[in-house]
Amino acid sequence: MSNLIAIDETRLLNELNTLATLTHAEPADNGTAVTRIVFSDDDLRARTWLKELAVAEGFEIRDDAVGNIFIRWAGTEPDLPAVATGSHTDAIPHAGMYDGTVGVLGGLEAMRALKRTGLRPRRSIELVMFTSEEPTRFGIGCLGSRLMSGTLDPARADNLQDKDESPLSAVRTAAGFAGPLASVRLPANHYRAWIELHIEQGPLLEREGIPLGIVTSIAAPAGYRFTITGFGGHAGALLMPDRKDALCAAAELILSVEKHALATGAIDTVATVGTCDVHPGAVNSVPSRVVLQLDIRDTNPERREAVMQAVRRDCDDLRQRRKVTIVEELVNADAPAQSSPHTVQLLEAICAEQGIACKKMVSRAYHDSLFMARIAPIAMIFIPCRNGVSHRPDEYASPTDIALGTRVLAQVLAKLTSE
Ligand code: HGY
Ligand code: MN
Ligand code: MN
Repeated sequence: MSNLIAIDETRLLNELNTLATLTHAEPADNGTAVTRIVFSDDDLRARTWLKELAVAEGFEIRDDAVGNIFIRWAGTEPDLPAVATGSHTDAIPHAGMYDGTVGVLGGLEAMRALKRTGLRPRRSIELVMFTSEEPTRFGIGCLGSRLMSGTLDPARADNLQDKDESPLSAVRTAAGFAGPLASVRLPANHYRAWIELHIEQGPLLEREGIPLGIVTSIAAPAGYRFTITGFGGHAGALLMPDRKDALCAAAELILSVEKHALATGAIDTVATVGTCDVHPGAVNSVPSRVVLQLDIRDTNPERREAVMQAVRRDCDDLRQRRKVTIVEELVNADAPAQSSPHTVQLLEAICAEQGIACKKMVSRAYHDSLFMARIAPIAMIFIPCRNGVSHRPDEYASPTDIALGTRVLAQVLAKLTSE
């Protein structure tokens, strides 16, 4: 690995640690807890801080109407489709400090390292920090890259509401992003190639002692909201035979999701009911309404849909037996993405030249790359994360792995910019 492009590992790690301080997460006793919800004060401070780093390096910066940040190092042939990299810095509540941030700050350091070599890039190299990769605030993930790739209708996006019923249109305008969302859309082939560096968020690389993953495909995520309505009442006076308990019905629905996901027998089918909002939420009141959010993913969208059909059959049974109403609302149902063979081969060649053990693999987590695949040839570089843990304060990637991933990213950017 001696002639891999050198990076400033100390600076990169310091910047990751600085970014991790831009949070209001309660301190954790098992790692660095980070919460950074899109357009929160922490998110806005992170954006300002990132732009300052970019301007200090002499790179051009711009925001689009939903707040995606573009940090560009102009090439000698600036009209050619650029080469791009990046990720996200927003974080779900009480998460870790490496999800997304390694791709943003690693991408910035890769560009700085290339600049330090005296490289004059032929194609511009662009670093993107996406708005709202996490679904936390507006219920759907990858807002910025969906709008960029035309996979989310701008009007629907602007009408998405957070838990305070504030629409995206108002929230983004208050954050200083007021242009028409339709202007976020980028044309197909806007980029020559898109590469995202990210922690694996799974255990395979660490388990197999391999320092670098090359993502060949990204599983297809889908999101649904189920509203179950029963008949509430006094926990003491409402007798059991007279009840239409929405939470008991929800409990059966949650178990139905688990049962049918397991029943496919495919390891790539995963389903999670991650939120359960109970109304009125009082210990001595029979729940009258429950809202569940379902996250279901598979490398095979047909198999994912078959699970949903089985769950729907169970919902029909629940409606009859428990005399509740169940309304299903589709949030998103996305196709999987394939990496570009050319970009995968470039990464494999770099690893072979440098004697780096690597593994081609599926990403079960989704990423903005899932949507960038619609407007550019993509690939992702994975680095190991300890015990495969992510979306938790004890999420951890080692300095060695972060540095190696960043160096390989710099190497592939150097190759792509000259193509
Ligand atoms: O949920 C995901 O796969 C991503 O981390 N937002
Ligand atoms: Mn995440
Ligand atoms: Mn991520």
